[in-house]
Order: sequence, then C-alpha cells, then structure tokens
Amino acid sequence: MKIVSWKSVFLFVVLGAIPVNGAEKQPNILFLFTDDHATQAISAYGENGLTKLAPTPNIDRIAEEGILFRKCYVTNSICGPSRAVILTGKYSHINGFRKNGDTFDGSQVTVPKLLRKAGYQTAIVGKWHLKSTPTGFDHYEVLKGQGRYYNPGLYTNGKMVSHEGYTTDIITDQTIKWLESRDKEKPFYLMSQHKAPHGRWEPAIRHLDWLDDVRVPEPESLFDDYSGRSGPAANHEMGIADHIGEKRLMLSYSSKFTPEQFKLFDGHFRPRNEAFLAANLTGKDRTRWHYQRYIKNYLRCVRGVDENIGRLLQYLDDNNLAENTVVMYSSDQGFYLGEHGWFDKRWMYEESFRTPLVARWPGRVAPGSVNDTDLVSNIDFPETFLEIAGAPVPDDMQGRSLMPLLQGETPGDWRKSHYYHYYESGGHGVALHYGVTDGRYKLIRFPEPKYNTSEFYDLVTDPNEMESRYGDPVLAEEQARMEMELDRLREKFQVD
Ligand SMILES: [Ca+2]
Repeated sequence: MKIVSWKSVFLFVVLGAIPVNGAEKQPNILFLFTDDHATQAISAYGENGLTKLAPTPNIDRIAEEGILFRKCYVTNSICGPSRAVILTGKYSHINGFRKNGDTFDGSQVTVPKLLRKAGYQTAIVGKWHLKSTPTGFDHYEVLKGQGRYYNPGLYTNGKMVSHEGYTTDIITDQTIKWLESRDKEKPFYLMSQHKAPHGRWEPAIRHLDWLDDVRVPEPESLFDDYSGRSGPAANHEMGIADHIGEKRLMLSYSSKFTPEQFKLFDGHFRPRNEAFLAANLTGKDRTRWHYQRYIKNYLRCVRGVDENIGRLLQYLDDNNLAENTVVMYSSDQGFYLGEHGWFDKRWMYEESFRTPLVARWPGRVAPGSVNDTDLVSNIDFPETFLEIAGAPVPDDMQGRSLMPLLQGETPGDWRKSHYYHYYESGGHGVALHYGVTDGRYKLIRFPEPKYNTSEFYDLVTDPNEMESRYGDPVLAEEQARMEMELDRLREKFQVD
C-alpha cells in the first residue's frame, strides 16, 4: 500500500501538475502534424532523389535526437478520418467519421478531454478539418475546412480572426503566441497542425524560385500501367498525366492575396505557364512536365513546414522547454509523389498507407533510435499521449500505447498485423477497400460488386507493389494465413 504524506498532498493540491508520489513533472506534449506529407520527402527516412535536393533538417533533428518509426500505418488514408482516429483512438466505423465530409461528433471522449482531466492545458492551432467546433481544448484556433495558403482566417475560440501572411508561418506564429500566454504552472498538450503540404500546392513567396534550375528525379513507377493489379487501380482519377489538372499545376490562386502578394506570386509563374501551354506537349513528355511542376511546388511547401518546425524547436530551446517536452511529428497520411503515376492518397499501397512518425523525449527516448520493424499506427497516438501524461486509458480505445517502443522495448505480444479500411467510393476514382498487412505481405479486398476482387503483395520481392500475387499457388499458404488474419481483425475491431 502506498502511503501518501500530507506534504505530498499539499504539493499535489498546490501544484496540480506534479504527481503525488513522484518528483517527475508531467511532460508537455507538442504534437506537430501536417497534411499529406509523404515519408519519401523527409530526409530522415533516407536519401533519395527528392531528399537529396530538398532535405528536411528540422524534422530530421527530431529523429536524430529521438526515434524514427519506419512502419507507421494509418487506419484510413484520408484527412478527416485520420484526425478523428488521433482524437479518439478508435477506428472510423466506431468514431463515426468514415469519410471527408462527415461531421465529427465532438461529444465523444477524446484525448484533449482526458488530458484536461489529468491537469493539462490543451490547445490546437491550425488545420482541424472535422467540421464540428473543436471540443476539449482550452484554446482553439483553426482553419475553416481546408483553409487557404495565404491570409487565412482562423476560427479562434468562437470568433473568426483574419491574418495576413503565409499560413504555415502564421500557424507557427500563433502556436508560439499561445505558448507565451499559457498558464506556465501547468503542463500542456498542444496540437500545431499545418495545412501544408496539401494541394493545391502554393509555396511561400520566399521559396518560389527555389528548385527552379534542377530536374527532380522521377519515381520508378511513374509510368505504371496497372496491368499487374486486379482492376480498381486502373480506374483511378488521380493521375499526374491526366487528372492533376491545370489549376493544380498552374497554382490555383485559391488564396486571397493582397495586391502586393499577388504581384510577387503571379508575376513569378505566369510567363512559364504560357510557355508550357504553347509547347503543347503530349504523351510521356507531358506527364514529365506535370510531374516537375507538381513535385517542385510540393517540395517548396514542405520546405515551409520544415523551417517552421525549426522555429518551434528553437522556441523550446530558448525557453527551457526542450527537456520536459515530448515532441512528435506526423502527418494525417502519406502521399503519392508520382509513384504509380499518381498524386493524392487513399489507397492501401505503401506510399499513402504509411505515414511519418518521429518523436523526441530527452532522457526517455535514446537519440538516434530507429524502429524498422514494429507495426505502429496513428490509432496508437491517443494511448501514447495518455500514458505519457500518466492519465488512465479508456478500455474501448483500439490502439496501444507506444511508450515501450519509444524506449526501445517491444512487448512480446505487440501486434503482428494491422487492419486498414477506406470508406469512400469514387473520390479520385478510388474504390472502397479494406485489408491487412503483416509488414511483409499485404492482402487488399475491393468488396464493391463492380469489382469484388482481391490483391496480394509481397513487399520483400516486390517493394513497389507492381504485381498482385493473389491466387498465386506459390504464395497459397501466406495468402490463406492473411485471409484468416483479416477475418480475425475485422471481428476484433467490430467491423460490420
Ligand atoms: Ca491529408
């Protein structure tokens, strides 16, 4: 039995943030989050044609001073649903947010609500994208819907406030302002969430010229003809060749620029746009031109993010916060950077199924740690945050705390497979599908009557997933095992 002294009761009552029995302060949690940021565009994940040209030193710093997970998979590769999972720790069919366009039920139990009970101040700044008004936050300051890249409005504790400048910078400015004004006696849980690098890709004006004079290497599968797949992929509407569209390539001007900004922005692009249109490119040349335009603007948006991550890390250093703050960086899902000829996400193929995850926690996470093998997921984030805070975890959350993995220990009963379910049908031509991976083999089912088909991949022999081996007698045993695993997980997670 634990004996609680009057002194510790006194300290608990007075200081609140300090647990009764320990000297350790509850750590702050800074969750840095982006939209559509693929691991292929983060240099901590390795050198490739993109990261050589466009490294991400500040995100890399989190990994160098902490841990990087190579197999972090989402449960549903689309913006709103991923966010709902990270708030609730529940699959889409349980938290009710299956598709973009759904409305998040803010009366649910969520991480910020539980952390508040545990003594935390909670805040969110940036992209929300769940339609309903944020709940559980002491402070919210969020973009409306997708938000704009320039001069955004931020819905701030019930009131729309206009800002002038580049949104990625402004989200960081406002994040820092909240940190400055917070109650410094309490630990914080702060979600700083960027719109970038979501399309349509509008870089900061200071990055418009960057990468102008280089040719970005193309991915191996840029000209995938989908002949190795079962059917649905060929019906996509997310091709760099045919679907990316002039608006996305020419910059959409979805932003409302000030006249001064417009001059800088428009003046930079229009002449080259006209040159392109005049060139009247066709076939592979056209795809290649589209790819260069797309990838450069994407990488420019990423650079804006990385610089701002650096600003926040510097703020933590300058304010004596780095030591007792867990910093986690992730994205709502990965993205196709030309792989399979695509932009966008949604599919259970690796590039959009996988999402970045790096985390730093001085004294608890060994610097330079890499977890190559364990299957982790965005559904694990909520329980991780709660355990870090020392808060109780509700029984009905469906993930698992990453706490042991952060410290280099993999429990013997850690998951050996992960369930995925994408619920939209037709967005960018992507069919509804669900499936399972064990980190090597992947089984995908497309249950809609027009397809009613399955695919099976071996990532060791076919890392780019170019040829489905479904029904291949050589892999019959593995396929049967994964079919059973899929059924087991669907039952476990109560999928109807
Ligand atoms: Ca997204």
